[in-house]
Formats: sequence, structure tokens, C-alpha cells
Amino acid sequence: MTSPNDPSRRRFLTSSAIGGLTLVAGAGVGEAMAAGDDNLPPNVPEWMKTLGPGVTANPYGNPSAYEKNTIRRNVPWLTATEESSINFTPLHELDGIITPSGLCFERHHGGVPDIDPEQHRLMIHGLVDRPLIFTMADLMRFPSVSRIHFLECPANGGMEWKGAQMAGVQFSHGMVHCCEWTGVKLSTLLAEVGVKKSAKWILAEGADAAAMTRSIPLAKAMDDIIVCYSQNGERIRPENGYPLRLLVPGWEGNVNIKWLRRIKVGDQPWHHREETSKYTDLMPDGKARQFTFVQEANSVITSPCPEKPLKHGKGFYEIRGIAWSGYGRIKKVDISTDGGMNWRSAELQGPVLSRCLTRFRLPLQWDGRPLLLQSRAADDSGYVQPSIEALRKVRGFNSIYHKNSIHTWRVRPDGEVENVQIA
Ligand SMILES: Nc1nc2c(c(=O)[nH]1)N[C@H]1C(S)=C(S)[C@@H](COP(=O)(O)O)O[C@H]1N2
Ligand SMILES: [Mo]
Repeated sequence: MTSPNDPSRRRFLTSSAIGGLTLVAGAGVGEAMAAGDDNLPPNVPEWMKTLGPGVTANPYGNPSAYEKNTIRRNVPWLTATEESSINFTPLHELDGIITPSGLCFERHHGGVPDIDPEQHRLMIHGLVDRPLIFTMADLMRFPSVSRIHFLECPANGGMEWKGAQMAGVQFSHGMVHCCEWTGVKLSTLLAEVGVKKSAKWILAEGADAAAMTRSIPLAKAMDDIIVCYSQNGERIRPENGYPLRLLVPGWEGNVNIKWLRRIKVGDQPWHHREETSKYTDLMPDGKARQFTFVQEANSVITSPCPEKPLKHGKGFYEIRGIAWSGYGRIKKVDISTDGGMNWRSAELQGPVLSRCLTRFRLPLQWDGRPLLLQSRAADDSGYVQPSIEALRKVRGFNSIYHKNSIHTWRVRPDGEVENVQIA
């Protein structure tokens, strides 16, 4: 393998018309000869000389053993225990907009319960005409819907209010995932029990050791909340709420109650147990905001990033990233390579769906000079992702939640990428 600083390689790069594309082919031949590996052309590789395992060897498939770095990771100092903790989606290893189920970040307050779906029930009671208890089989008989939505913990990015500190996109932005969720609309179930006129709120409760409960306005329940049993086409993974969870499109992750066992209909929000009720935003004047449900527009460049440096020297690269908004569809993503002085619009990959990850791309011809890479998302409600300065003017430095400001990666001349905040 030639080093990125090898002058002959650099010459080749600058002279090739479409840069990287030609380069990849050229470098491949060079590497084969340098490595002297029997598996490389023109030899027949080892794995072509014997039969591989047959169709019963792996009844539930796994990723290739060579992809063992594509995993969720946690930050040990972040929480006191592993049961009430969080891990992060490896955004830098993913393409497209769907997060594979086994890579979806997990956030739980009392560990993952081991629930037998035969013994699981959903009770709906309170201000209703007919309180009912549903089995999983009952729920699956109702008309179903499938929707692709992101789900983001409002603490995503929250470690960086005071300054950049996470050395990778997995940790700076990995509290988000995007899946196709299938289930029955909550409005369908509420019609079945008959909601009384005075009702204004619902309480959702999980069947975990934390018995996590959240209050949600009835209007949202009637609009688009889904009581889900499937994630990316199969039953929900235990970590993400098996066998039943709420999916509350575009709203804070914490109201998306997992292991859903109970919905109570009432006329006002409930007071929650201390350890599950911290989802408030401390403001500069010492007051706190509560019920800031919508996850505002956000975006981040996932390549390059600290985990994906520009390691081939000067030449062609594709800037890739994701944008999302709890208000609706992503309308536009602008990219700056000079810290926000000049902006160019990225290409959005369709379909662009409401409250869903949207993939964006922009070609980059890198001349080897330092870059300050930024992405700025705007959604179809007119909301534009703010700068960190603008966000701090309103929210100060003491918040944890809803830090959706424009993110900056500094690309150094050696191609390494650092997490920085610039004024
Ligand atoms: N029952 C229950 N539901 C829960 C939680 C929990 O601890 N218990 N955590 C919430 C929080 S804070 C978030 S961000 C999301 C995370 O969903 P995920 O684990 O599928 O990523 O689940 C929410 N639902
Ligand atoms: Mo969360």
C-alpha cells in the first residue's frame, strides 16, 4: 500500500480526470503486486477452491466476520450503571437511511426485560367507555400501517453544549436511528375503547424494571402514533421494545415507550417518577422548559468524520451525511467546506420522507488544504438548523437536551478529522 504522501501517488491523483474512480483501479493492481498475496489477481483466491457452508448453516444471518467493527458502542463514563445507560448507532459505517435493527442505539432506564409475548398484554383504561386488555394476537388483527421514521433521544449531542468533546460521529450524533415500523395506529385502538369527551392526555407505561411512563397529548395520539410490533420487517428487537412499543413520529425518544403494557387516558399530564422525568431544558435564567416534544431539524456529515478520515491524499471524495427533522420533510441541506462562509446545496437522495432520515451527498475535490466541514439542514416547515452561537444565545450552556446546532469537522492537511466548535 502506498502512503497518502507518496509523490507518485499524488501525481496520479491530480492527473486523473475523475480522481478516485480511476485511482481505485490503478491502486488495486499496485497493491496486489506489492502484497504478494495468493488470493489477489491473477491468482484464484482460496475461497473459490472449496464449497462454502450450505443453506442450513445459518438460519438467522449475521454480518460478515470482517465487519466486526460495525457495532454499537457506549461511553463508560456517561452513566453510573449499564442498565440505565445508552449506546450509540455507528453512523459512520452506514449507508442509505435505514438503520439495521441490530445497530439501533439503545436507551433504557432499567435494562432490557425478557418478555414472553404470549404473556404480554396491553391495557387501555382511564377516561374511556370500555376499558380493554389486548393480547399480541388481538393487536395484530387490527388494520396495520408501516412507516419509516427516525427516533432520536433529545440528549443526542448533549455532551457538547460547553464545547466539542466526543472524538467521533458515533458519539456526537449516534443517539438516532431510522427504521420501518409496523403496527396499529393508536387512534384505531382508542376508537375501540371509546375516549371520553373530557380526555386530553394519555399516559404510556413500559413493562421494564423502570416502569417508564410518559404523558403525551391526546391530539398526538389521535394523529399519528403507532403501537408497533415490527421493526424493519421483523418483530421488534428486545432492546428496542419487544414485543410492543410506541412510535411517536418526530417527537423526543423518551416518549416512545418500549415494552408497552398500559395506556391510561386522562384530562391532564401525570407527575412522573423522579428518575424518568428529567426531560426538561434548563434555560439561562434558571427556569426549565418541559414538554419540548419535537426534535428540530438536525444533520451531520458521516463521511468524512473522525472515524473516516481522508486517507487517500488529495483528489476526489464524496461528502456524505444524514439530515432529519421532527417537523416534517428535509427540504434542503447546504454544505460548507470553509466554516460557514460559502455554502453549496447537497444532493438529497429520494424518497425524502416526513420525519425520516434523509441521505445527502456532495462531491469534493480536495486540494490537501485544511477544511472546516459543516452541513445545515432546512425542513419544509421553514425551520433552519441554527449555529451553535445562535442556539447558545437562547439556551445558554447548561442544557442537556435539544442540541441540534450545525456541527463542524476540521480536516487537517494529513486528512485526519477532528471535532471542533468554531464561533
Ligand atoms: N419502557 C421504556 N421505554 C423507553 C425507555 C425506557 O427506559 N423504558 N427509554 C426511552 C428513551 S429515553 C429513549 S431515547 C428511547 C430509545 O429507544 P431505543 O432504545 O429503541 O433506541 O426509548 C424510550 N422508551
Ligand atoms: Mo432518551
